Amino acid sequence: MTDENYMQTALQLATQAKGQTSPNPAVGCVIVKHNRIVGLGTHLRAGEAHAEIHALHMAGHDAEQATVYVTLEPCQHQGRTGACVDALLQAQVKRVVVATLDANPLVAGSGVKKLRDNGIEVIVGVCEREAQQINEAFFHYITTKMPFVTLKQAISLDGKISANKGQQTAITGNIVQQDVHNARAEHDALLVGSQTILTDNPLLTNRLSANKKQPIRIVIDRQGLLPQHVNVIKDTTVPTWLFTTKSYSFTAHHVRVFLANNWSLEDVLTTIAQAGIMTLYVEGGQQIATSFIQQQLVQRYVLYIAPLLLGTGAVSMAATTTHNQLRIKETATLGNDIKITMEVDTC
Ligand code: AOF
Ligand code: ZN
Repeated sequence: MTDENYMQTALQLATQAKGQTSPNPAVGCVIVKHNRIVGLGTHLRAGEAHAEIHALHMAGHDAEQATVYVTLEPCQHQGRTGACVDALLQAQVKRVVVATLDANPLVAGSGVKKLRDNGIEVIVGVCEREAQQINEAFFHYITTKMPFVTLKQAISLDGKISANKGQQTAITGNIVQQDVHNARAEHDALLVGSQTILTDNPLLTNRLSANKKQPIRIVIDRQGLLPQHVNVIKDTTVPTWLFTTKSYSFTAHHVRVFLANNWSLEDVLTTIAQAGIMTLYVEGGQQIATSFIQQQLVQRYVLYIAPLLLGTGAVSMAATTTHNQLRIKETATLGNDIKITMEVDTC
């Protein structure tokens, strides 16, 4: 077995915890001695033990003189949990193979340095690209202090989201709906504007995914227009965060009101990032999509395209004046529809 083989196992462990560790990264670790795996670990949840700690625990005395494969640079800072570098030194491991450095300014190379300073052989960059992909959202979040934003739209072939303004139009099929609920489960929060609530009155919960995780529902309602009887207020099972400049006449235990004199989109994103939202799924209509795109706040686009033409009277997905170059990451056919995942070209 090569270093790449063992790192692939560690990457699989990390991948399986993706979406459940926010605002922490997903990390996997494998400890190998004499060509035998003696320990495995995954970071499962923010606030709980890091991947290396689980793996060291499993390895026990076998960790001595062993090689540690870890998908992210071990931390040397004292966060909510202890420093992994110290635990590795104490266990007297021989060699540490790291897939990628940690972009967290509190770590950023200092974990590797401390290991090397203490005589440990460290290799960095094995399966680096895959490791960076797994923690793409975390890296964005920890360096920009903003959530990683995915903008989702279901559009007709001519790029329209509804036949008429203020009216909901069925565009894509059931398989897309299932896929959207899976995506909701994988995000920390989803966001719409008050217009979407007033026209569609959606519940904005995940009801179709096998993954039962529910994202927080965020509504930008600057004018305080939401009435108490809409679904996101009536349904108390999931938190709803309202960003507004006017106070409401109602209160509810699941509703958190963020009141300010003005809410720019950037302020909203900064505020929710501070509250621990690392991944945001934007499901808004034309207005919200336009603002996010125009202000270059989108990292990933997911478009579901239906074989349907709605014509010139219909509402476009966005009305921007900017020119944005995107890169296709993935395409898939979902029933009669096509899914295209794109990312902003940073090159
Ligand atoms: C690792 N292994 O498995 C993870 C790491 O608050 P704490 O103590 O959990 O620290 C969180 C930070 O630690 C996080 O921002 C990231 O830089 C690093 N995560 N590091 O060595 C792990 N999850
Ligand atoms: Zn750690």
